[in-house]
Amino acid sequence: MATEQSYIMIKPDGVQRGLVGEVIKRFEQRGYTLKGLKLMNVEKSLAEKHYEDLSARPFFPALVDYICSGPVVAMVWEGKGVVATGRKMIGATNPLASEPGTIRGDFAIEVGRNVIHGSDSVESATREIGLWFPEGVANWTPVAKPWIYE
Ligand code: FUP
Repeated sequence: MATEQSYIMIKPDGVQRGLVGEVIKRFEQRGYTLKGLKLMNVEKSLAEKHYEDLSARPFFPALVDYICSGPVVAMVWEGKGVVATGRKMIGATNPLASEPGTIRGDFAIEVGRNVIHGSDSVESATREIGLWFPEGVANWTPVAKPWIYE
């Protein structure tokens, strides 16, 4: 699998509950590389654009309000298989169905307060990174790379 990037976002509940360090720790410890990071309040138009595929769903207005209810931590993580592995680390959309050991399975109960977002495909990641990081991300290679990849 080629090196790829994923858009990972700690939602307002994750920030308010002090889970920022815990989430970053898990991605760092796995061996992924942090390429972009910012704490930001979200404009309604950005939340609507991010979730545009869900705009016809009944929960869409509440979802947009939730994402805009406090600051989020927007991140770009890079590494082999980070999109699919990131989704596994995050767990199922509904936290009650998330396995223990996943982020949602360890820290959430309700689908409308599920702590974190992760891109669901490489194509979605490209779109989401463009949306959340129009300024671009950091260009760097960690010195640990030869100790993570053969
Ligand atoms: P995910 O990719 O796991 O974030 O899941 P989806 O893209 O299907 O849903 C995006 C967000 O919509 C979820 F994180 C939470 C919210 N949602 C609800 O609030 N209710 C639902 O029934 C489904 C999703």
